[in-house]
Amino acid sequence: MDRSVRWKVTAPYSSSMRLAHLILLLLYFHLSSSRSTPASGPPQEDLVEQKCLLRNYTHHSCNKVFCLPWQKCIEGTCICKLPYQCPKDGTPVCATNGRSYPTYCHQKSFECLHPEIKFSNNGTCTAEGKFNVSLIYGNTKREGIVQVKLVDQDEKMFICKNSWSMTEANVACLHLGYPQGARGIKRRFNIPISLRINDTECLHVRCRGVETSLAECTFTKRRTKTPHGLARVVCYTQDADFPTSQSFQCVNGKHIPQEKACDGVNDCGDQSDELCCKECRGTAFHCKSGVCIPNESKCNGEVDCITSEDESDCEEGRQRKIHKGLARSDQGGETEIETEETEMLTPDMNSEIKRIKSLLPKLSCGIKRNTHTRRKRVIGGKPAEMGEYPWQVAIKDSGKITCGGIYIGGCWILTAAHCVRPSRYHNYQVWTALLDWLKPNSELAVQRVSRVIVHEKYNGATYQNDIALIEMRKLPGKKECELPRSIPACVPWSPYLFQPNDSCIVSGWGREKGNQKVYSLRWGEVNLIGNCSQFYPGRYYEKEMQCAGTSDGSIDACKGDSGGPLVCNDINNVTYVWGIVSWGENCGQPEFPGVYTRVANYFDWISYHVGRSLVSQHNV
Ligand code: 4AZ
Repeated sequence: MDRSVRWKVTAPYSSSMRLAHLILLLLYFHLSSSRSTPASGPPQEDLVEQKCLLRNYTHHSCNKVFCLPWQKCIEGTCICKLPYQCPKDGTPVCATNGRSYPTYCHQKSFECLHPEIKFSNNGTCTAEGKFNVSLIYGNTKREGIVQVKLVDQDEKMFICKNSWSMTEANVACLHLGYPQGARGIKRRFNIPISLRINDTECLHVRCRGVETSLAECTFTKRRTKTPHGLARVVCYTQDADFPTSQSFQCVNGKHIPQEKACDGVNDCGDQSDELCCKECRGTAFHCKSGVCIPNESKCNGEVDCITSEDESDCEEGRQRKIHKGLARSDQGGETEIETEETEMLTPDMNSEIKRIKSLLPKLSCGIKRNTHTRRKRVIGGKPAEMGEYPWQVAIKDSGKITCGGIYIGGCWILTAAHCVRPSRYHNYQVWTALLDWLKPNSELAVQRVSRVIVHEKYNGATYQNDIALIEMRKLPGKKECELPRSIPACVPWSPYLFQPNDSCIVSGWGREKGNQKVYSLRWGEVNLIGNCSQFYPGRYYEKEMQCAGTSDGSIDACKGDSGGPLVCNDINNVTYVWGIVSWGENCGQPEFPGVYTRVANYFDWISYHVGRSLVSQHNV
């Protein structure tokens, strides 16, 4: 049986037919309740990454996506912020339940905390007729042609099919009280002949997919008459679901045809079909983090991929073109052609979200003052120049440089647990802006240490959790640490920011080939290595460690580099501390790459100790 036929049912579907269908399917397929591994039938398509699916990522998983501006990221999950954390200024809104809020952010934050409030209908603010959505001409109440009545309009109106996608359909179904959104938008309904003609007036609607009510989407009316149909929808209910071993199971329990996973369209409603993709179908855009986004999200002026590449390499003008149809009419010249044809009928929540996003705090880290980079090669490395590694520090223990460290902001240095002992804190010094310890430069500054925190699960035998924090002492009378010439490296908040084969930089004062002593800071370019268990069977822990090296082993960290940085630059040239030099069998041998502590795995541990605001770049 061809699954595309089975899912694209378009004729009216009676309940007895449905029952017969279900029995047949049950006979033919062994139903697996497991989300990722069907017990029988063909394996899931190669586009989807099975190991990732087990993590049950959704639109609330901040390892994969940005949280909404009224949410923040705690331990990998977006949770609701409190309304008072919203920006104060903005336009007052009246929600469909009749409640009024000072701004849209306040509404969404309140709704996020109390989802049931949306259906309460106990407010008083919509005096001139409420916003309303209904489905007509369907066989059941959960399906039909979509009709809306906008707040300022007397008449119910239809929505044009060419503006209608699963994104809008999911919002419409949520609006109508179907928590898993839409099942499809293709079923045909018997509509009166008078509606079948092409010039039936209809509205255009555009949702972002974050709305819980169609009233939050942007409605426009176009003056041009183009052939169109009317938007239709079947909302999803569990009892009308026909899972097969070939369907994709969303985290919210809904089943979708497998060919709709990784197509850039949020068919699940919780985005779980787009978050574990090795590649994307059709024109969808593949983020390095394994997320598929619609092609229209590329170069639209808003970053969607956590790795930002959807907004890099954009031709000038592309942004305008895509947003034309949605642009506010008061935005003037840019939208000249389209604004002649379109009329905004509802408040523009889209630009309100953009505005709230732009007001979120921004962290300054990982951006060097002089940005010239030289691509040359610790073992096999090259000497560093002043200002090239402004996050690199040296740790001196009783007068000797024993390890490296990484400045991450405030008074905090990240290093390896095997480099330090909490009880010895008074023996340590942090040297910043140091290049050559035989010929100390004038910029060099020496900091004393007030505290050392070693990871509670550090295992000195296996080098698991080889991570520690050093808190530097503030000078008397000062509120902050002052580190001239030092710039913090950013702390990666997601394990998906960098991938195997990405090129990164290791730096330190460690030994050169032949165990030669090194006095000046050196650096070298290495690639991140996946599947490192093959080199270190039984000793490599994927979640906590990261291998890096070169194919010939010519560049590597070595004795003395421990605790120092492995940094990677994102597409905007922002530097992240991806690894901490930890261990390795010998140095410079291709069969034994250097092993680093995978810093992203410790984001919550770090932010717990140093304070969330010091290291959170996004999702705050
Ligand atoms: C060390 O002894 C050491 N080649 C650090 C890194 C590596 C080996 C040894 C990786 O500190």
